[in-house]
Amino acid sequence: MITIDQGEIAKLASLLGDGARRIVLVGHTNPDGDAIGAMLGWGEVLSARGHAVTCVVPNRYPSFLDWMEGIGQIMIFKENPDPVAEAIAGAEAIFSIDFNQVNRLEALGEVIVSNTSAVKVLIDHHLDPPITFDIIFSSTESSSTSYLVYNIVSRLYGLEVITRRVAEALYVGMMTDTGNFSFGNLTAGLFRAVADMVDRGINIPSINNRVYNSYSEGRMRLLGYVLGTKMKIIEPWQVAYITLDEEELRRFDFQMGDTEGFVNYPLTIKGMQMSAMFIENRRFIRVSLRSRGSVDVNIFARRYFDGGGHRNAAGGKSYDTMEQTVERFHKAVAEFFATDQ
Ligand SMILES: [Mn+2]
Repeated sequence: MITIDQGEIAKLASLLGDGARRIVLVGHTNPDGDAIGAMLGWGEVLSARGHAVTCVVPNRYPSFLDWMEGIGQIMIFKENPDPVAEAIAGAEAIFSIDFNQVNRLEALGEVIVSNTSAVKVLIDHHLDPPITFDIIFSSTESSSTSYLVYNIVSRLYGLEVITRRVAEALYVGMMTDTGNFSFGNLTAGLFRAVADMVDRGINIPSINNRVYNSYSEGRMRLLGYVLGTKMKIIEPWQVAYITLDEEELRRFDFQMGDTEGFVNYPLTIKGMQMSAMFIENRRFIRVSLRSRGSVDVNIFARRYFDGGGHRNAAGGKSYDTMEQTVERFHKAVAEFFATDQ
């Protein structure tokens, strides 16, 4: 089990204790398996207890999650802003799921900040939570927000409320945020939680198949192009990077989520310490960073790319051109590895 503040559990219990509440669960921009899994799992537990739950995300989730039960009920702000704003305005409690900075919500953030009446609750596992929440569950020792939700639910109501559907949602989060249980804080407690999910009736091979074997042909060819042609290595530091501009994405019929995980491939080269991916969109270049062992890309992202995350997985942004961004990256790598490593 992970450490959870009993005082926060008590506050949550009293928030949810007396009668049905109107609750909104919010996930971050480019919602991943953990954000969606934690929202659907926690949302299902709350609904079963009579609360009126609405799940909202800033933009669409990747299609490899389409099969998840209840996912069709998630409201997408970018596609349907008015009902989302309405739900937020009417909420008595708003939960931030799998992120702790409002800037992770882009335009949806303004809608939430302007609503001041709701109780704000944080459930997240990223570093440095701000104190602008009324109730805080923030655990960097938790490998996923979904695993944190499992811990909260078992403290609050016991494992009996975890139905197969809840277990399946939480398992998807635990699985995807750890690269199918291959990195992150892989504790005995996490695997005990997985065992509990199996007890609740989940089918692991079937979930694996639905999540990992669902790529389009375009995504596979884009991956081939990226690894064959676009991957560069900065030799002295064993740092790999990949750039993709909008024209290249169009050429491979890019669908939202297609580049998910690409940044991890260079790290499978023996000795590679860090991997970066730069993807251009209309407004900026999205920077994804991954590393091995003690190389801390959370620090790197904060220092050079206005971002952050975890020690071995972080992200940021650049408003420069791709050429300038790559040049800046080279300088940053040389400085970072010369001083910190
Ligand atoms: Mn997460």
